[in-house]
Amino acid sequence: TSLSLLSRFKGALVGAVLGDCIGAYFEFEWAPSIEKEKIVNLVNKIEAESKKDKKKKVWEFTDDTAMTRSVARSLIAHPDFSSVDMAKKFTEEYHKEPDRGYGNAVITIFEKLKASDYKDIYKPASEQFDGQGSYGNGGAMRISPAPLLAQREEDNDKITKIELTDKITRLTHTHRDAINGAVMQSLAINLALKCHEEVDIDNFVDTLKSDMAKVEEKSRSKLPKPDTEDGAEVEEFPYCKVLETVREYAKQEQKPDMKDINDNLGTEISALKSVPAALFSFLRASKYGDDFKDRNPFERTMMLSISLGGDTDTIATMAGAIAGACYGINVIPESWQTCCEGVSDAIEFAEELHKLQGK
Ligand code: R7I
Ligand code: MG
Ligand code: MG
Ligand code: MG
Repeated sequence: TSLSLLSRFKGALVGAVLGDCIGAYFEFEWAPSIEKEKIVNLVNKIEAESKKDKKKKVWEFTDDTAMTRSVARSLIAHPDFSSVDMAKKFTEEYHKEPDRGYGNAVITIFEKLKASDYKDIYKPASEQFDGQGSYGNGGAMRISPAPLLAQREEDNDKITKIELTDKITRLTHTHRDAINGAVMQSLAINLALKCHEEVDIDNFVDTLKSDMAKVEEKSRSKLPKPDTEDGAEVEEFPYCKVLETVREYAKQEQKPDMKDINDNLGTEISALKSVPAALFSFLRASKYGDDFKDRNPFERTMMLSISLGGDTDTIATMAGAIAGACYGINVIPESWQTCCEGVSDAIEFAEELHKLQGK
C-alpha cells in the first residue's frame, strides 16, 4: 500500500524538528566533520533516555524550528499568505525567546519590524548587508510547511509553490542565493512527497535541476547580481552546477570523503553551502548504509547529515524534512520523537495543513 499524504506531512515536519534538536547538539563544535562514534553515542543516549519514566532529558529546538513553527502557524491561519501576520509571528517569537540561537544579522530585522509597527514589511530585510540582503540559510531552514501547503494547488503548480517560498523567504533574506536555496529546499520536499520507497537518484536530481534552471534563469534578470569578494565572475547557475556534484557523491560506490563534501558542497551558514549538503544526505542515505548500516534510511539521513559537521542543526533539519516527506512518520523512531521538544506541535501542524488540501 502506498504511503498516505498525511503520514508524509507528519514525517516532513517531525523530521525537521528532530534534525534541529539532535543536530544542535554539535552546532557549536563547528567541526569539519563528526566521527561516526559520536553520532552513534548520541543516538544511543537518546534511545536510552526515552525509556526513562521520569526526568527524561529533552533535546531542545533552536531558531530553525522556532521560525518553522511561525511559518506553519501563519499559513494555517492564513492559507493565502499574510506577510504581516508571518512577520509578526517571527518577531513576537523572537522577542519571547531570544536565546534560541538566531543568526547574528537577522535579529536586526525583528528590531526594525517591531519599531516600525510592521509598516513596511519587506524593507528591513532588503537593507541587510548594505542592501545585498543576507545569504544565510535562514530562509531554507524554515520552509517545510510551505511545500506541504502548496501541495494542494492543482497538479502542483510549480509557480505557486515557488512564489510562496519566495515571499516567505524575502521577509528576512533578499540575496538571490538565499531565496533560490529556499526554493530548492521547497522543491526537494515536494518531490520527496511523491517518492516511492526506492528513491531514483538520477530522476530526483534531473527534475530538480530542470526546475532550478528556470528559477536561476529568471533570477538572473530579476534579482541583483551578488557581490563577489575579489570581483570574480559570479556563477549564474550555482544551484544547477552544485546539483551535479550532489548527484556524483550520492551515487558513487565508495563512501564519500567528508573533506570532499566540505570542500565541494559546503556545510556553512550560507544557503548555497548548506542546502546541497542536506539534499546529498537524503539521496546518499536512500541508497547506501555507509557508516550507519543497521539503521533505516530516515535514521541514516539524519545521522549522515549531522556527521558532515559545520551547521549541523540546519543541515539536519533540512535533510530531515526531505527524508520525512519521502518515508512518512512510521519509520521515525518513537524514542527520538519523545526526547525532542516540539514534536507534538509538529504533528498538529501537519494535520492542520493536511486539512487544507483540496480547499
Ligand atoms: O540566515 P539566518 O537566519 O541564520 C541561520 C543560521 C542557522 O544556522 C541557524 O541554526 C542559526 O544558527 O543561524 O541569519 P542571518 O543573520 O541573516 O545570516 C547568518 C549569518 O550569515 C550572518 O550572521 C552572517 O555571518 C552571514 N551572512 C553574511 N555575511 C556577509 N555578507 C549572511 N549574509 C551575509 C552577507 O551578505
Ligand atoms: Mg539553529
Ligand atoms: Mg547557529
Ligand atoms: Mg544552524
